[in-house]
Amino acid sequence: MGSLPALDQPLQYEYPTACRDDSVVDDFHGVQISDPYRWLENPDGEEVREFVQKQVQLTDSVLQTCECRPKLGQKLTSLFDHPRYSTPFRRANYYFYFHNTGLQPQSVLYLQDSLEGEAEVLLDPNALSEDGSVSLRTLCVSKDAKFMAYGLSSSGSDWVTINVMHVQNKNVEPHTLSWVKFSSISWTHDSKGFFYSRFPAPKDGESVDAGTETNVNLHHELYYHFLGTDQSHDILCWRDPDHPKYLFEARVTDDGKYVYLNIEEGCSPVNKLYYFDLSKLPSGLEGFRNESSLLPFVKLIDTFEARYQPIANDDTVFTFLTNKDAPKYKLVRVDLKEPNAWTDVISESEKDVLKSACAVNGNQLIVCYLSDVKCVLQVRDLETGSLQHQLPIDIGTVNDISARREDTVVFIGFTSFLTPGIIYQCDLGAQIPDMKVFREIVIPGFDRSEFHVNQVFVPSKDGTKIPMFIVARRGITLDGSHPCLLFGYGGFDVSLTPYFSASRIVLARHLGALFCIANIRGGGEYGEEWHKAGSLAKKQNCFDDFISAAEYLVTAGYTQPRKLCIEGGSNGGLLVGACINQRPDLFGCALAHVGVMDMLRFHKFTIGHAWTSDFGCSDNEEEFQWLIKYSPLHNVHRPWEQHPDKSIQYPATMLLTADHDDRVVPLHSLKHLATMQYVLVTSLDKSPQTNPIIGRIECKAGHGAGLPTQKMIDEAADRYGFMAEMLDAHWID
Ligand code: X99
Repeated sequence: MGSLPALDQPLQYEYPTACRDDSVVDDFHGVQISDPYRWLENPDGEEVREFVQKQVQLTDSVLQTCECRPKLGQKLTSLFDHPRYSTPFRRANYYFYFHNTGLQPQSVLYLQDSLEGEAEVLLDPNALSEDGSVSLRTLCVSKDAKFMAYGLSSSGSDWVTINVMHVQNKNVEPHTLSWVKFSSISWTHDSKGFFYSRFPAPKDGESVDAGTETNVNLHHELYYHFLGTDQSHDILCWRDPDHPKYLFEARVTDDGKYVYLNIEEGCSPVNKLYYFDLSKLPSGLEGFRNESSLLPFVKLIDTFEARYQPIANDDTVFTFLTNKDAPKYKLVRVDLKEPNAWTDVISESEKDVLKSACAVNGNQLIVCYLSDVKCVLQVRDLETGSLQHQLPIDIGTVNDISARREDTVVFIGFTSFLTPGIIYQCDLGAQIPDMKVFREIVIPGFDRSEFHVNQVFVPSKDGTKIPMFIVARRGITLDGSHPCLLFGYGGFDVSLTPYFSASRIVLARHLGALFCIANIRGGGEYGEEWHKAGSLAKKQNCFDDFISAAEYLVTAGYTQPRKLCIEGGSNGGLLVGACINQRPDLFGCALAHVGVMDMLRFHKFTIGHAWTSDFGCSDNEEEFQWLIKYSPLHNVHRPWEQHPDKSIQYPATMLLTADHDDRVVPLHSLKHLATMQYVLVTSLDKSPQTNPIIGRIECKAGHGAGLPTQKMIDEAADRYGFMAEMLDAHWID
């Protein structure tokens, strides 16, 4: 009694017992599926609070034993403590930009008269809460720069409250707009008001702690708000009661003449596109106030066949970025007067994906291609699409182009694995536009020459070549000894391009770890075909690709399974959950953030229904058959019962979630945590599962956006401290 466990004996963890309700059984197309932790779906339940509390205690006790965690915390704090800037943007005669001195919870919005002029604080989100939990989500400055409408979010929730500020004197209007979500803000050029979208207020309205509720989001509506009036005076511009899942976004064109309405039903890259000619209302939307109808939008695109993203217009002639008959995207043009005559401006490339196009300097375009997951930047002629200049950039990601049609000088934000951030200033009025460094983020103590980045192409199960980036300290030997972190996403047309991560640099520098990104199918790295090849009936390809990437890292001598950690968030949390079910033997550690774990019920909560475009839906029998095969929650099993090697267990696993995550509600992680702990450990007298299975549940945080700096550092120290301990990685000074 009282003696320490022998060193070769694994620690025993005190898992909380969670009540199982075996009476909850659903019938899916004749298949009975039990859901014993349904009670964990109630965010307000007292028993849920207790469950969370006990899990937090367990996690804290495990984290206490993680040797590298305090050092990671210190090192991360010093690496985050450097000034950062966003690309500036111009409105009327002002420049706006965000700046963080280093450890400020939220970045501050500044205003200046000229690029050389003195900057003043326009809006400091840090002053809006004691703890940095209020963040700025979205903003739109009116054309004359007199007003700024901005959306604030609390505790990382997707809910936004819109405020309006007078830029000149920084006075804030007393009227705020509530229940705004998934909305753009777009001023009409008369500066009398703006368009925004919202959901109907929940029944229990003000009493809910916004962001903790799980109710499904339906019946989105488009409104126009008049400056200086109460939200109740806003006019309803569009809704569609026959299509409760539709999401609406309105934007005023650069010339102020039109407002267009973008309609989406899910997350796939397709939309409907309607427009309304604002010049038909000479006194502005005011002239429409007494009409009881919706805005009479004209339907230009009325099928969900392809994506049409407006890039520019000259009166009735519109240019769009589209994937119509072009899975790698192209630029097309149509005259609204002749809506059936479309012409190509930039035709589809054979190999590269046309990711974005931005009209600048009157008659030019800056286009960005993705070429084997690296950005290529070009200046083209807007009229003809012909190439004028290549803009030289390093291997990496253009993360922001701040430019409008009227701007001759544009700002281009760049990042990559070893470049924290460079903002280029490019004068398109020059003979040959050059990329002048406007600002560069410098991190004291970070020396890029210590590291090396490599891109490999790994054959997946079916032979498809999967790109993967490998970042490591220079000159490592391929003896399989290195801790390795493999990151992926694999869905929703989202591309993982090179970006700087201070925390992963710390892992490479002080744990001798490799950091890898696998560009698996389901993403947008090679256009819509790549996305489709990893969604719906083909979702398993994502997991096969990720597993192949992991196997490559072992076979090529970078690492070994017990030194390999996989990490992903959201759809990537699902990826991690599915991969540890399918190949528990291949990984030593798994970090699954805010994952979609219950594939049979995700569509019932908040915006989950929008994801059926990638996942399908269990209401449909065929789709249920896809989902049940990989749903993390429904495929937890005891590997030692099936594997010839009876000592095979699940990797050490940390499931991360947060109480105000209303994108992927926490119940996914909570139910999965209870299930993993039950199946693998607590249901057995003695279990071979000695690797811990824990949950990290953050408070006053959401899906990720708006997370204050300190919470970011604490979370990184916790998860990578856990990883280091589990992989038996040690600190190198
Ligand atoms: C979303 O769910 C995006 C939700 N969303 C909209 C917005 O549908 O944020 C929308 C319409 C108009 C304006 C703003 C929004 N997404 C984005 C998916 C992945 C994504 C997501 O968060 F497509 F990139 N998921 C969580 C998918 C599974 C897990």
